[in-house]
Amino acid sequence: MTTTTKVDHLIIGAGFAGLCTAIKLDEAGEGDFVVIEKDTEVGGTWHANTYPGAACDVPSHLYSFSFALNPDWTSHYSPQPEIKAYVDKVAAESGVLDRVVLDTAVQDATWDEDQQRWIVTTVSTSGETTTYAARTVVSGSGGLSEPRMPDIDGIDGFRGEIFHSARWNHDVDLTGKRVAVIGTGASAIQIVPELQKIVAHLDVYQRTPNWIIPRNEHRYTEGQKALFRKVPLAQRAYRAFIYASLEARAPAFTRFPALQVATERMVRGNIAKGIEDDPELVAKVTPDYRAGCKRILISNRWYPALAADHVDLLTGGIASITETGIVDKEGNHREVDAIVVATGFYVTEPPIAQHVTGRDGRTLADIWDVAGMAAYKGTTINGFPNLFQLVGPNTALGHSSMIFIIESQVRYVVEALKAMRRDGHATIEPSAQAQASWTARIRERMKPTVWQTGGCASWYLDRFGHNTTLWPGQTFTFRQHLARFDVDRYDVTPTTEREAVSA
Ligand code: N01
Repeated sequence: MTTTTKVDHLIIGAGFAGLCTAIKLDEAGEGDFVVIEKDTEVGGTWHANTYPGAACDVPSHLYSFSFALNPDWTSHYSPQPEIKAYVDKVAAESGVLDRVVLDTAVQDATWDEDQQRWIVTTVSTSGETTTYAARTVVSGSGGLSEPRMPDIDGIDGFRGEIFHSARWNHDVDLTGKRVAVIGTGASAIQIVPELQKIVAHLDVYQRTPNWIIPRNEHRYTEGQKALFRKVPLAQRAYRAFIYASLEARAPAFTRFPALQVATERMVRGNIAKGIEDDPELVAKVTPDYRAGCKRILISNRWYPALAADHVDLLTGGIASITETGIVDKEGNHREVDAIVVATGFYVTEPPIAQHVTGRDGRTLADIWDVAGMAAYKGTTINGFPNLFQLVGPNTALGHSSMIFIIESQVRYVVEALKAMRRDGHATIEPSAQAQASWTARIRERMKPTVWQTGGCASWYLDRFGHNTTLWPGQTFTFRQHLARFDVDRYDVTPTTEREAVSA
């Protein structure tokens, strides 16, 4: 017989978003929750992405929780192991780990109208199935969690080693090997300079060049760390300074894309510094679209790595993959021992959407397939009562820290739960009209942005050409929008006496 465990809240994912939710719910007295994490450890993207060179391109003093500042960051941009250690420490000290279920994936979450609960089925890696009945579900499943393998003819027949950047195979030693990297995005530009140091030969397959600015890397001195430790206000001020300087860049993305000319000039300088006497390579790496249209990347090592004698940047496109190598569109076959696939993630069609079924029996994917991803304030969805989607539609950033957005959303969730308890709402769900007018507003606001006008194809845009990924404004306006729970924009149902007793 299957037993069902009743919980108030079920949180999907134990990355930054899921852990933040767990910690803040606990603080708010909403401690009856379970966190379901498919991986073996907490950390989300910072547990999964262990490729060589993995690091954050947002300064660490901002890319961290406001309620758990870390005076000991070693560098301006921390490497993955340090961020993972930070998440582990925050999780361990928070007291929520007793409610985290690891190695377990959410298989299905279906709204049950009679019970007014989400019935969530999970399955562990050992095959054990568990069912929960939860009043609310908070999904922190991550926008960049499901690797997207490219649909290249023959890819499954390659006989050498092949793996995605987010599933790095550390059992494979690439030293002295002939390696190909497919993709030149944020992950690839960190991987290539590391591989270039150890491989015999590297083929880098570029479909579109990126604008890559210099990385203002520096390590914090012991004195600076001691200051941050002893004078927390100094660290707060430093964090605020980083926040403000990143925020100052937002208008060049959202309102005045012509301002990106300054970035383009900086990148041309970065290219000239990294690649000497090779005009053909310079031409290949110089984008022909406006900077910012795709995510602006940061590296001091990408251009020099490409300029190395044993590295080839191939831009002719991939026709197919054979058992032993890659064939380009001109028919040239280049043999390799291993292929690293750095082709990104499912962003505008998140796989979790296929597993969440709402009030009328349709999944989120069914609904989003028709007109693209949409949610009220990027967080709640008509037809899906008591569901909160963190890092939902139009919440991602091209210029600042996602942790700021996550904390804004989690505050909204907490406010919503408080309102539900206080005012006796069993369910809350944004009205269709509230969601439609929010989405229309976002679309309008998106029109002048560099993401729509910059002349590139990017994963920010869905198949309808809408940018359903990014927040088209300053981050503080996002926070203002979510500062209070606006119940007047919601359809609510009251808690009946029977429900209150059975809870
Ligand atoms: O993925 P991407 P990523 N054949 O989608 C190419 C975050 N992140 O893993 O540009 C050949 O950016 C594709 O080409 P094109 C960050 O938000 C953060 O690198 O589409 N090539 C592109 O070059 C980032 O934006 C950090 O023409 C194919 C590349 O693959 C996000 O993760 C570090 C192809 C994919 O680039 C994703 O980054 C790393 C095909 N069939 C990542 N399909 C930080 O530092 C795709 N490509 C915080």
